[in-house]
Amino acid sequence: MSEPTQSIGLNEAADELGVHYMTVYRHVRTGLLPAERLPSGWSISRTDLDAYRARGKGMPAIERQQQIEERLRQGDDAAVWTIVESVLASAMPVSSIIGDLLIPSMRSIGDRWAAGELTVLEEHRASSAMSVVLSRLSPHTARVEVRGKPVVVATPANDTHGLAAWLLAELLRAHGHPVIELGAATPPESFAEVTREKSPVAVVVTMYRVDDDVPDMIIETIEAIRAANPSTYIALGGPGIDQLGGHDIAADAMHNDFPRLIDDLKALEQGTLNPSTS
Ligand code: B12
Repeated sequence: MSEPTQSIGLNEAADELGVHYMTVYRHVRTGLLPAERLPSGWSISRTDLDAYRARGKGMPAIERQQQIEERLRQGDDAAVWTIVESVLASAMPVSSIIGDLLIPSMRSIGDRWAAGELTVLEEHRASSAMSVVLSRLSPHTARVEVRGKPVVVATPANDTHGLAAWLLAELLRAHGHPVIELGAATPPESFAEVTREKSPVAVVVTMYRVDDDVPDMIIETIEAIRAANPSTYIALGGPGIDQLGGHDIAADAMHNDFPRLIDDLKALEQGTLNPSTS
C-alpha cells in the first residue's frame, strides 16, 4: 500500500477544497493557509490544510452571518467576499452560503431599517455590496449540476427588488434547478412571453412592494401567464403576499416556505403534482 501524500500543491488543494486556484493562492500569500515555497512550486502540508478547513468550519453560523451583515452595512463587499471565500474553502455548500448567510443578512438589514436603526443609505450600500458579492459567487453556483425544465423567477411590474429575485434565483440554482431570472419590475407581457417560449416547470413571482395597486398587478400577471400556458405552475412568495388576503388570486401556491417550493418543483418534475390542483 502506498503512503498517503503528506503535502500537496496549490492545484490539488484547490480541487480538494472546491475553490478556485487563485483563492488558495491568495490565502497562501496572505498567511491564512501556511505553505512552503519549493523550487517546484508551493507545497501545503496535510496538517495545515486540515487545520485551515477546520478553522473555516469552526465559527458558528450565526457569528458569521452577523459579520457579513455588519460588512454589508458598511458597504464593504471585499470584506464580505473574504468571509464567503473562507466558508467556500471549508466546504460549506453554496446553497447554505446563500440561504443561511446572505439572505438572512439582507432580511435583518431590512428589519433594522424598518425599526429605524439603519438609514436608507446603509440599506442601499448593503444592496450594492451584495450585488458585487453575488457576481463573484455565481461562478460557484454555476458549478452545481442543474437538471430539468427551467424555473422563471422575477418580481412583478413596479417592484424594484431585483436583488431579492437574484438571490432567490441563485438559491434555486444552488439546489440544482436551471433558472431564467428576469429581475425587477417585470411586466405581465414578459412573464407571458417567457412562459410561451421556454415552457418553464414553474413561474415564481417574488413580491416586495406594498402599494394599493399590487393586488391588481398580480392578478393581471397571473392571467397573462395562464393565457400563455394554462398548465404552468405559478408560485407567489416574498413579504408582499401578506397584502393579497381577501383577493381572488389564482396561483398554485402562495407562501414563503422555500423547502416546500423545492419539494413541489421535484414533484412537478416527477409528474406527481399538477398545476392548479395543489
Ligand atoms: C434591499 C431592499 C431594498 C432595496 C432594493 C434594491 C434592489 N436592487 O433590489 C431598496 C433600498 C431599493 C428598497 C426599496 C424599497 N423597499 Co425594500 N427591502 C430590501 C431588503 C432589505 C432586502 C430585499 C432582499 O434582497 N431580500 C432577499 C430575499 C431573497 O429574502 P427573503 O424575502 O427573505 O426571501 C426568502 C423568502 O421570502 C422566500 N421567498 C421569496 N420569494 C419567494 C417565492 C416563493 C414562491 C416561495 C415559496 C418563497 C419565496 O424564500 C426566500 C429564501 O428563504 C428587504 C428586507 C427583506 N425582508 O427582504 C426590504 C423590504 C422588502 N423593503 C421594503 C420596503 C417597504 C421598501 C420600500 C417601499 C421603501 C420605501 N418606502 O421607499 C421601497 C420600495 C421600492 C419599490 N417601488 O419596489 C419592505 C417590504 C414590506 C412588505 N412588503 O411587507 C421590506 C421587507 C423591509 C421591511 N422589513 O419593512 N428595498
